[in-house]
Amino acid sequence: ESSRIAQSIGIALDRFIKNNQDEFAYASGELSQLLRDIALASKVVNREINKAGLIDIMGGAGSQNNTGDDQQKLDVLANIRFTRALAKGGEVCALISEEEESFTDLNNNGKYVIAIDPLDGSSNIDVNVSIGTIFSVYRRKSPIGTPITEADILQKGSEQVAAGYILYGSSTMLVYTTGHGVNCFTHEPSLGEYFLSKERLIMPEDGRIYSINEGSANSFSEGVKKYVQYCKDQKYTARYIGSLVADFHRNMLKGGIYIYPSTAKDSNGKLRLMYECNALAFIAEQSGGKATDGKNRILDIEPTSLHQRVPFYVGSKEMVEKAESLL
Ligand code: AHM
Ligand code: MG
Repeated sequence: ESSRIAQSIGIALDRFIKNNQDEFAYASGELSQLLRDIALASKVVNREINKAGLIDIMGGAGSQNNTGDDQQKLDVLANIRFTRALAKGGEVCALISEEEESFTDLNNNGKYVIAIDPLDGSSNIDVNVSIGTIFSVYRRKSPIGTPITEADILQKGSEQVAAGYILYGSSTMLVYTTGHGVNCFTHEPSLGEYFLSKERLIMPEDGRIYSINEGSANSFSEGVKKYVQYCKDQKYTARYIGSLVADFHRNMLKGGIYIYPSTAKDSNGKLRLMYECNALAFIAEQSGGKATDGKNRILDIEPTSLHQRVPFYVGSKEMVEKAESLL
């Protein structure tokens, strides 16, 4: 039965990676192994997310499970799962995570640096709404076997060798790029495997969906206010889940723009350059879309600290350009 399902579904992630080995930079097999490690950890996290609704019944964070261990919150748990998978794999020398103040030193012989938001939109967990994992992969700059340097850690988005996200939604999807277009995989739960669902995805050049938290409209700049008004005049559709991966993914498929601008509260917006914006900017560009801070290409921004924030305009090319023209 499982092989019958597998046949009718098509190419599994592992096979797809093998078939496209030449698209993984340096072709040493390590980068493709790294992607498999991420996929495996995401399946474990996916299983835990699916059980999250039962926590009210079985005991939540702060309470103890039946072996006496403290139950951990899902974002902390996801951080542990991804860190462990990447540490075991051995390909990663340093890990930057939303969940950690400083970077984590892993294998000094690893060639890659990873930036990850293990579980983004975690406030949505309690209300059964989609959440995501976002990751960026960089090649280290310093020689293998030497201690990690700042130049390894603070790399521009344009230096990513791969990036992707996992969307834990009505179905779970893994979307990634290695700089050769964007590929989407959907998780088949009974087989526990990701299958190719869209190859070389193209984002519509223009769209009619805008996604912005308008609750903060009073503190938007005049330019952002003008653009939001423009969207209304055009009778665009407003959609805002409040979960970056889910909002981005919908807009990439249907055509739309996601904006997290500067506000009175957050002068650089809320989103983080290193493990939220860069990965999505890479995927946006690889599918024909655009990502800027309102002026500059996200991927060209020189990072100065691990957790730095940046205003984020991402989505269909023409929509991002229209927004920029009004800023
Ligand atoms: P988080 O990293 O604390 O989960 O915050 C990031 C999330 C994004 O997923 C989402 O797009 C944004 O915060 C929503 O913020 P707001 O509630 O201010 O609109
Ligand atoms: Mg986040």
